[in-house]
Amino acid sequence: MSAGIEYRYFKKKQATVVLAPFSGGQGKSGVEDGPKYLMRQGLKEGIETEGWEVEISEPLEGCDYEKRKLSEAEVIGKARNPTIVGEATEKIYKAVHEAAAKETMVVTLGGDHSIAIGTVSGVMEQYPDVGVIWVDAHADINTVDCTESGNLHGCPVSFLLNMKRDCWPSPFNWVPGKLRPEKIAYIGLRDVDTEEKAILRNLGITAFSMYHVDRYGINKVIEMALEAVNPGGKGPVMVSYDVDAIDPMYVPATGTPVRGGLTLREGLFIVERIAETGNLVALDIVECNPDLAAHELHVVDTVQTGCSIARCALGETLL
Ligand SMILES: [Mn+2]
Repeated sequence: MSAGIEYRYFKKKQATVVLAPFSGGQGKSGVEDGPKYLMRQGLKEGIETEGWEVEISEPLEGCDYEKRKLSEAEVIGKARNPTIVGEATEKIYKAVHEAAAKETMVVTLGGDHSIAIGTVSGVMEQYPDVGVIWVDAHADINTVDCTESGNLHGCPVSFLLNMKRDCWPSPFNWVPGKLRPEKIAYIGLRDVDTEEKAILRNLGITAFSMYHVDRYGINKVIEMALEAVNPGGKGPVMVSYDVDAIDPMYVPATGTPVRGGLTLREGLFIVERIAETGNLVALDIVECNPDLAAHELHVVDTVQTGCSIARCALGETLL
């Protein structure tokens, strides 16, 4: 039963679930099945239970990016598969923009985290001053010229911030790159590359690692993160949630698991608390990869956690 959180940006409780079954931002197969598993586990019904009218959007329908990833295996500079990442994220960008412009809460299901190039850009067309809370074990802020792996799911934030634009492969020419460093804050970091640490420091980006979660507690960390990107609680907020922020004990089926993460309760509290502010306008849930489970229970744990994140963000409360 819903306690009746008031979402101030939505007169009517209407939501769009954007399916983004895309794996081209990294090498492993399976993450493109994330949306299917989340939907099958009842994600839509869970949101409806919280009183939302739900529409589905499938901007990548008919695009077999998984097949193209395996057959083209393109590399430009250091970036792997830039053409399909650029194309797919542009389609996602348009779908998210359209859904946000209709004044619906946008919930995008990945797919790997490269899709956030599209989601954040799309949300920003409707809410230019949106504050972004990036929940993740990784900073995803490698530039196309400093990425070690070449996997673009480790780079979305650098695109959003318009970093090293002159090095971008042309399929990214559509990216507005209008996010400012003071409008993004991280929670959950614990595996950050050396170059990324320098970028975070140089740009003065607000970043709360697991050290800060231990030091201050998750409640204080969320308050500080929200105050940084949305001072006074006056504006809209979006959450880009990589499920690998939560400890692999709870979320084992993900591409780049890192030990020492958020507990399940800390992970859900983040979205419960942000929902409670009434400022949420969009949510991404990314990096659920059912193929990487050692057994069926791992799939269930991971996918159920993804569904719980969606429900908590859209108003489910414990009492
Ligand atoms: Mn990520």
